[in-house]
Amino acid sequence: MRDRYRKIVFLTGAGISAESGLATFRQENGLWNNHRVEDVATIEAYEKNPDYVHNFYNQMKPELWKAQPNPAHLAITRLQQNYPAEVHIITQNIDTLHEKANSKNIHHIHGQINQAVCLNCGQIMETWGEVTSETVCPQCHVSSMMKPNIVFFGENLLCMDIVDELLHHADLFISVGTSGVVFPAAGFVQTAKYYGADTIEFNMEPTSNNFYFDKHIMGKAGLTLPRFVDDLLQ
Ligand code: BV8
Repeated sequence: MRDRYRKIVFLTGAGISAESGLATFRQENGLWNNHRVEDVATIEAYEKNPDYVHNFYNQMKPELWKAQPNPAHLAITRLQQNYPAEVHIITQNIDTLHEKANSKNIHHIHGQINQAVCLNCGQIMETWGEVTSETVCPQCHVSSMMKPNIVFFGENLLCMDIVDELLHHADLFISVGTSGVVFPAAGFVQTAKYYGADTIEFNMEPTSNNFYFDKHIMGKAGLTLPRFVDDLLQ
């Protein structure tokens, strides 16, 4: 580990939002235990039954709007504001807790729950309310073509041009609260390591990506990440 970094890249997953009260995906009471992932988070499911998928995400919105950032989100903001380096956040999360924590340089590779995209013209619109198959596109005025701007299984990720550049030039790659099972995000640590970054994993347990991390900091991110940022800011 170095005593000084120039470009720090975070990869966050559902675990960073757990202490804000949001369910993660693959633990006992995870989101997908109540729904088969094939039923809600695949492009086939959306094409087969768009309103079922719209409903799944519409129902999630009130809880997401209420959720507040926790000390883990706020620690990243504190690092961005006080450490003399570029600090970027690549997030798999569709919640807006990094934004609520006043972080910047946030890249939602799996999309965002507060956006919908028109499959007819590509227009992206903010959707804090419900989206249904009746929603009319504000750009091309076609209805029934608005899809949640969320990357389903079988769809390409967003922001990958920025992500590639970040992974090639990071000198510190920090993974927080992700199980490391969904690709290509789960492979980002390998790329960062290949290009020379130090790599640290913050989780409650060892993950399938164990091998690629130089350091593992176990525990709740709401406790471990603020401590880590305090040390960096010494
Ligand atoms: C793609 C949107 C090209 C919905 C999501 C075989 C091998 C390799 C890859 C594949 C394969 N077969 C198919 C693929 C590709 C597939 C994939 O990876 N499948 C996996 C399941 C094998 N990937 C794709 O399809 C991707 N696209 O590859 O494009 C392509 C194009 C055409 C055809 C084929 C391929 C698209 C992936 C995006 C899918 N969409 N979400 C939604 O979010 O509602 S993925 C979903 O999983 C979420 O985005 C989520 O963020 C992501 C990862 O989950 P995690 O965030 O890690 O959450 P999880 O619950 O798993 O873990 C939480 C962790 O936190 C745990 O480790 C826990 O211990 C920890 N934790 C909990 N509390 C705390 C904590 N840590 C610290 N503190 C705490 N307090």
